[in-house]
This record gives sequence, structure tokens and C-alpha cells, in this order.
Amino acid sequence: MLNFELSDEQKALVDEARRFTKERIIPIAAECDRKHEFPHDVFKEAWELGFVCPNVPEAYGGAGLGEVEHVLLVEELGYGCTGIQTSITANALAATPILVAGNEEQKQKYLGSLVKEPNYAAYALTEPGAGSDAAGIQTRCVQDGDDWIITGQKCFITNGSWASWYVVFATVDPALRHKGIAAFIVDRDLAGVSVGKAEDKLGQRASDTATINFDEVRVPSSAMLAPPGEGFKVAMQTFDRTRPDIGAGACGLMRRALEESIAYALERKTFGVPIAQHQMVQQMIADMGIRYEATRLMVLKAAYQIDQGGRNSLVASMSKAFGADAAMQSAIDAVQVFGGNGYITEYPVEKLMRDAKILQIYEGTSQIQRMVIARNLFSGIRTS
Ligand code: COS
Repeated sequence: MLNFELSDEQKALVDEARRFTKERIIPIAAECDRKHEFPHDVFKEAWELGFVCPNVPEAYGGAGLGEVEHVLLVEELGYGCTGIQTSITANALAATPILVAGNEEQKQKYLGSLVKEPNYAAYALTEPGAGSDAAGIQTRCVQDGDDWIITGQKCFITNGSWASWYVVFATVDPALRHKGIAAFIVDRDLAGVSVGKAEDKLGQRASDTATINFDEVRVPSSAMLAPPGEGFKVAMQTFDRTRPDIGAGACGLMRRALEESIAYALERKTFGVPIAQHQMVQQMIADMGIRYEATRLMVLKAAYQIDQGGRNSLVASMSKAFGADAAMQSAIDAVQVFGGNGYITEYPVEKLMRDAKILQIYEGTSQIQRMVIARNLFSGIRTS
């Protein structure tokens, strides 16, 4: 049976998130963007409403929501500001490798820490020399008795400045590529962990993006999330579950671009009529609607597959690649509909265009997604 209706609980979640976005995110988004500031008080309120890491199972104190509910929520927050939404969602990114590979003790301690009080965590994979080529990381982990010593640098880490712990990927030998990679949970307050500069970004400026240094950080073996040879797969399994969230953020951004464009096109007059009556404007609006609808269906399908369990890389990457590219195009079109006004900060759409760009880059570029999609298709995996 196929059903496109949301359940009453899902509708209530969407309504609550929509109200929160309207009242608490939209009014401050432009200023947060301008000042490069994250509203921690808004994060705290989002946390109190259960919007942060809603997928932590009930056994660890969480709400135990599914990925379908999560993408619905992310879309609503993304409608207000994908920068603020990215920082809210980053905890779920950090929690996912623990959900995938953590033992009972790690789940209790670290997933529990995210739902016990407002708190940040971060996922630390990318390095200055290893972005798309994740198997090329150089951060080293060396066993020393019962401990491991981690040394290296991670960059572009969302919420890196505030995280109280990091999931860190490191290798016993870079020459082994993915076969040498392990994963650890590293507490921020350990000796040798230091936070470097926060980046000054083009868009999503409300979210924090920082460099983290690990200088001979000693962690106990209980901090190991995945042994050497298994860490890379945990990183990939994480992306399979989190890339649809990027598609969901893209849906929010696209819906905003569409609604702002419709309102403006009905108001703004040229040649004696509202620009909504010009066919070339109508075409842009129609294409924005098509992109939103197509992405939303793909994102919901990817989320549904996650909730069913099993390997889901194909549709997850499709939802991320299509959604990111669609959001970029819709944001560009929104600026075009607004004309000169679209280019100035007094109107909301130039921010959408700056914010959209990173959707095509973080959690795997649009090119990497197509690599994953093509590999899956060539190996015979289909979307259904
Ligand atoms: N689930 C489980 N295992 C997976 C997997 C997945 N989704 N994808 C790959 N693997 C496994 C492969 O099966 C292979 O295992 P075996 O050695 O047992 O055969 C291993 O992982 C290596 O896979 P592969 O050969 O595909 O690795 P590549 O080095 O070619 O890299 C890509 C694959 C490009 C897909 C990966 O590096 C990637 O996703 N890069 C982008 C990283 C990224 O998104 N960074 C952004 C960070 S911002 S949070």
C-alpha cells in the first residue's frame, strides 16, 4: 500500500516545528548571518522541544523518532535558516556513528549526554588534505598499552568550537587507506585537544565551522568506536543515514525560495502588471515547484528506506545530490525573480543563494554523490 498522508503525530511535529521556525528562527536569521553568530538560546529552546537528536532511541533517554520524522523536522528548520538548522542537526550527525557502531556503554554515555541537557557534539572526518577522498585521512592513532594516542588535524567541523565530544576518524597507517581507519569518541576536555579558528564563510554563517587539533591525545580503549579497518565503513554507513537530512534542508530552503518568489511576483509590477503574469517568471516559479516536490519525494523515500533498515546508499545519495543542486538553482531563480532587490541584503533571497552553495559541498560533494550513485547502479542496485 502506498500512502502519501502524514500521520497525525507527524502533522503535529511539522506544525510545532513550523511555528518554532516562524517565531524563533526567521526573525533572527538575517542578523545571525550578518554577525556570524549562532543563537544558543534558540538551540536550547529547540532542544527543549525535542528537535535536537530526536532519533536517539528511548532506551538512551531520547524520543526514538524515525528518519521520516527527522527529515520532516529538518525541512521545517531549514525553511527558516539552513545555517541554524545545520548546527541543530549536527548533533544527529555525531550521534549516528554511535547508533551504527557503538557498544551499550558508549550509547548510554554519549547518546545520553545529548538528550540529558543542551549540549553539542561533532563529527570529525575531514582534514585539510582529505575531503572527498575520505580514505586518504592522515590523522594517526597509535596503540600504547591499553590506550590509543591520536594526533592530527580536522577541519570544517560543524559545531567544532562548542562540541563536548567528537567522533574522530584516524588511521593506524595512511598507506592502508580505508583498511587502516578506526573511529574514536574523544572528549573535548582531554589534554591535547584544541579548537582552532572558526571559518568566515560565504553562507550558512550562523553555523560554527572550526578546525580541531589533536596533539598526542591519549584515549582509553573504551573510547574506540570502530577498530582499524572498520572505521571507514562506519563513516560511510553514517552518511547513508545523514545525507537525506541535507536533502531535507534543501527542501526547506527551496520551499522558502518558492514562497518568497510567489509573494514578490504577485506584488511587484512591470509593464503595468504583476510580474507573476509574465510567462518567463511563471516558468521559474513552476520549475521551483517541480524541484521542491521531486526532492521531497526522494528525501522521504530515502528516509523510509533508512527506517526499514538495510543498505540505502543509492537513494540517500540521490536525495542529497538532487536536493542540493535543485536548491542551488531555486535560490538563483529566486534572486532572478526579485531582480535588483534580490541582490541586496534587505530582501531574504540573496542569503538563500549563499546558504544553498554548501549543500552541494558538505557531506560529500554533488560529484561524490554521483560517484556513489553510479557505483551502485553499475553493481546492479536499483532504487526499489
Ligand atoms: N556502507 C558500508 N560499507 C561501505 C559503504 C557504505 N555505504 N561505502 C563503501 N563501503 C565499503 C566498501 O564496500 C569497501 O569495503 P571492502 O574493502 O570490504 O570492499 C570500503 O568501504 C571502501 O569503499 P570504496 O572502495 O568505495 O572507497 P573509496 O575510497 O573509493 O571512497 C567514497 C568512496 C568516494 C564514496 C568516499 O570516500 C566518500 O563518501 N567520500 C566523501 C566523504 C564526505 O562525504 N566528506 C564530507 C564530510 S562533511 S561531514
